[in-house]
Amino acid sequence: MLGDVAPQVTAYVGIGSNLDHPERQVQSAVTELGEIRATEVRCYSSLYLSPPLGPPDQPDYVNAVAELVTALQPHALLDELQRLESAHGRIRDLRWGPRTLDLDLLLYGTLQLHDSRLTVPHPRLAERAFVVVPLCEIAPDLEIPGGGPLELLKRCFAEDLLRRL
Ligand code: A4P
Ligand code: MG
Repeated sequence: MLGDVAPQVTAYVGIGSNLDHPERQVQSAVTELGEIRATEVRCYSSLYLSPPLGPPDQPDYVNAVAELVTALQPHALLDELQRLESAHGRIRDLRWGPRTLDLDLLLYGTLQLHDSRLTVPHPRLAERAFVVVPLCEIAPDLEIPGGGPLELLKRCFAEDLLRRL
């Protein structure tokens, strides 16, 4: 398949898990992200523990962010992320409910896109300490396309919302 390959772009993926050994799920997801065709993991953040956003009767989450360099087009990359979620036994039932693995495409270069399958930057990125704090750890100088400097966003969150593992 060549039609879904583009020039190389830096993309950021949010990783989350709160079921079935979440730390292990996140670590193995990082390895598997690096095995996606035409894609490398350039670096990834520390792992962070955070209380669930959404239904409260679920375990705390382990979150991290990975920086990728990819030649895949955004929808092809989303296909690969969803394939990995399924391989981790992800069952989609309750919105914001517990999950073995959630992979969100946070940013794809400077692209701004909204269609029926994909919104980039991720629409809830700026509201979430468990995304902004790890992203800022690995890319402090980032500008959110259509938004402001990431560093400014980070200042909106109390430090104690997350525990670095
Ligand atoms: N979709 C659109 N844009 C994107 C994108 N940029 N990246 C579509 C990934 N997917 C995107 O996602 C639903 C649909 O969103 C997909 O089919 C895709 O086409 P999903 O992963 O099936 O469902 P979801 O994750 O339950 O819904 P949603 O609204 O994406 O939830 P979020 O925003 O991912 O939040 N609390 C803590 N502490 N830590 C967490 O990681 N995560 C969630 C899930 C809730 N609470 C959490 C955490
Ligand atoms: Mg998701």
